[in-house]
Amino acid sequence: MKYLSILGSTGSIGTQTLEIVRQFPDEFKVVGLTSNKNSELLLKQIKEFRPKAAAIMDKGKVDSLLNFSSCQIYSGTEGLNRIAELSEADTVVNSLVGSAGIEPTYNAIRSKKNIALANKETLVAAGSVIMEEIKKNNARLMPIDSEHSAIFQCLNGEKIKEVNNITLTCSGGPFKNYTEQQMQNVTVQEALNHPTWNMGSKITIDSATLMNKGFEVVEAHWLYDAGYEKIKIVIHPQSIVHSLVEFADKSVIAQLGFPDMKIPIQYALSYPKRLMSLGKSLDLAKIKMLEFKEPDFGMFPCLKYAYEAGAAGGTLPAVMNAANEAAVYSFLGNKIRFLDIQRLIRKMMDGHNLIKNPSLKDILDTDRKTKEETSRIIEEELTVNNQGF
Ligand code: MN3
Repeated sequence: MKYLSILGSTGSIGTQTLEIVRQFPDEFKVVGLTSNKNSELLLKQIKEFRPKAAAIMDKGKVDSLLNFSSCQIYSGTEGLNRIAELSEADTVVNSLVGSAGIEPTYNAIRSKKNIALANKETLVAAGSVIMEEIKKNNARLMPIDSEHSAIFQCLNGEKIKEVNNITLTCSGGPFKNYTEQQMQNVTVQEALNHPTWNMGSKITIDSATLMNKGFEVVEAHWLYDAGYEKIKIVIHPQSIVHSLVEFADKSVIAQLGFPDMKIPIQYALSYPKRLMSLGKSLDLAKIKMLEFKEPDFGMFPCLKYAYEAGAAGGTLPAVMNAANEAAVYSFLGNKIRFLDIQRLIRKMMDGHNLIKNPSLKDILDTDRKTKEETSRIIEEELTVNNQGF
C-alpha cells in the first residue's frame, strides 16, 4: 500500500490521479489533498477519500472546509507545505501549476518522500537543487509526463553512458501549420484548443508556444543525467509514440500508447509494479499512419531558448520559466498577444545577470523578481498602447 499526498488534487492531473486511486483501493490510500481555490471539489474529495489533512491555498475559502472532524484543514503556502511533509505520506504527487511547485517538492524530498512529479517548473527552474536533494535523501523521483515516463521505461535497466540520444516527441501544438502572419493574430481560444491532449490552461498555452517541449528538454537533462547535445525533439502529431532512446549499438527503443495521461500517472504511482488498466488497447493497424518531422526552431523560438537556458544553467532557466509564467497569464487575460510571450521571455533572459551555482533562495528570488519585472513591462506597454501608439 502506498500513502499519497496529492498537491493540486482538483486540477487535471490531480483528478485523474484520484480516478486511479478509486480504481485500486488496495494499492493506494490518500492521506493529504490540496487545492488552489476550488473548495467545493476539494470538499467532495475529502468526503470521498477521507485524508488525514487537506489544504486550500486561498485563505478566504478555508471556512467552507472546517467542521469536518476527521480531517485537519490548513491554508495558504504554509498549509501546502504541511501536506507536502505530512508524516503519514510516503509519496507526494506534485501536480501544482507553475513555480509554486518548487518549494513543496523540495520540502517533501527533505521529509524523505518519494515524488511523482507533474509540475514541470520544479525541475526547469530548480533542477540542480532538487536533484542534489533527491540524491542526499535517497528519494525516488518519478515523472508524470508521457514523454519522461516513456524515456524512463526505455532506459529501465540500461546504462546512460550507452545512450546515443534521447528523442522527445512533440504533437506540434495547435499552430504547427500556421504562417507567421497567422501566428500574430492567434486568439486565447485558438491557443487553448490542443489537438491531442486535454490539460489545464497554463500547460496548454505552453504547448502552443512549444515552451512546454523546451521545458521537457530541461527536465530530461536532470531526470536522466543526459547532456543537452544528446536530447532531440521530433514533431509527431498523433502523440502515439511518447518518446524514444537510441543506444550505442543503434538499437532504438520507444514507448507507445494512446495519448491518455492516466497511463503515465498510474505508472509513476505503481512502479515497479504494473497494474491492469481499463483503457483501450493500442491497435496500430487502426491508426494506420504515424508521422514525424523536424521541429521549426525559427517559428517556435521557445525551443531554442530552452536549450540555451539549460546549457547556461544557473538561474537562467528560472528566468525563462518565470518570464513565461507571467507572460502566459497575461496572454490568458488578453493583456498581450500570443507572440509577445516569446518576445518577453527573450527580453528577460537577455537582461539577466546569471548566478552560476544558485541556492534555492537565489532561485526563488530570481523567480519572484523576474515575474514582477515581466508584469511591470507588460503594464508599461499596455499604458503606452492605450495612449494611441
Ligand atoms: Mn508532455
